[in-house]
Amino acid sequence: MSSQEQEHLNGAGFETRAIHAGYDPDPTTGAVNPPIYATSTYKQDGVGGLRGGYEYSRSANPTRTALEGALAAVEGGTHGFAFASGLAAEDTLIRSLMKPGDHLVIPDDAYGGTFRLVDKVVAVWGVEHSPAAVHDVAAVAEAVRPGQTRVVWAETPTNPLLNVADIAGLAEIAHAVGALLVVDNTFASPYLQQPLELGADVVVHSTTKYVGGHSDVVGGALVVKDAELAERIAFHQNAMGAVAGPFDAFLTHRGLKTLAVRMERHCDNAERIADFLTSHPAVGEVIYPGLETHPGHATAARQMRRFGGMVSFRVTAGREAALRVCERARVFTLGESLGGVESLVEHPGLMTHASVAGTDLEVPDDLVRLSVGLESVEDLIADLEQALG
Ligand code: P1T
Repeated sequence: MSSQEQEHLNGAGFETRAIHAGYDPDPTTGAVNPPIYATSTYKQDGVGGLRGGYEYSRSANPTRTALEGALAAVEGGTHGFAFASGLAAEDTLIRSLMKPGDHLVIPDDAYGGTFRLVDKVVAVWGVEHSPAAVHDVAAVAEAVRPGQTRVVWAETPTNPLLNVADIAGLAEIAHAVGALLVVDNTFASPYLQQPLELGADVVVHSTTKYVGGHSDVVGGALVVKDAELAERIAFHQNAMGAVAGPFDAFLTHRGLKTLAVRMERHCDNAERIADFLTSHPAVGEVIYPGLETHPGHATAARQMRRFGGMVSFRVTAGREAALRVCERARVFTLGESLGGVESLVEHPGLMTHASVAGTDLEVPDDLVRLSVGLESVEDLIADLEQALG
């Protein structure tokens, strides 16, 4: 598992890293997959005599180590950290980087749970925040406070409005005032977008989504490329303790291995569905970064390999009609979350983003969000046709 043993992966392609990074076949059994190390503690050979550095599974567990190595490799980072959920990763990151009195810029259409964490938990702790349209570099330049802003937080594409932020542009603004750029890469996945290469300092994931990919595990991740940052996060990961358990780490790692092929099909299907919706009379605006009409299309084309599996749209007849589409769908399952093999439909205003109702982050009530899965695209289109009819 040491980096020396994995020298053959230097310069390897994305798929090769996703499948092989973090773990070499077990030297005693030849097992090609990391065992689920269901252990909380490790026998020491004399006091402090650790075998392979493991002493207690909050600090490190070999199944988690394998996943963390793979996560670092697919994001082009040097250190990965796996957490119990995306929000656990975010909370640990914020407390690693900030202290009371510091200031954070947050997207004005951030995932509702991220905004709730910042607005209801972190704010009480004394960190100030400003929502800003992070897809507009000039708006972020106005929102930062030199000397006080420690973090510029971006999601791109955003959840659920699919706004696209210019990662390299934001990195410049953040670094000019001594802040770090954090990018939540959940919607793009590491296959479609590599924020560290574009200048971001930290990548955040809800690995619950595309990385895990099968809607069978909740998890989160942080990836960095700087040793000092890694040390601070490692300290807080252990001190706060919101780690991924070994079974969750195993499932997430298993999902990661097929990320590239899954993402290609998610993108194929989403492109077809965006085209179908664009010509449907009951649909108003169709929001998909792959459409040339999307205001972030050029930026997305520059920094993403393809445009992802999420499509949002507004139903012309309003909120009740939008709710009816969600409830009539049959192949699309009505439910929160995204990024799994099965297609999901939801009403962000009443579901995933209910926690931002009444704030600047409120989303339109005629908005429907699709997580386009891997079913036959003809079946998905027929399902939307009947749901909209
Ligand atoms: O659910 P959790 O693993 O804690 O991750 C939180 C999170 C963070 N960032 C983004 C961009 C997210 O979309 C999420 C979780 N989102 C949903 C559950 C959802 O349905 O949008």
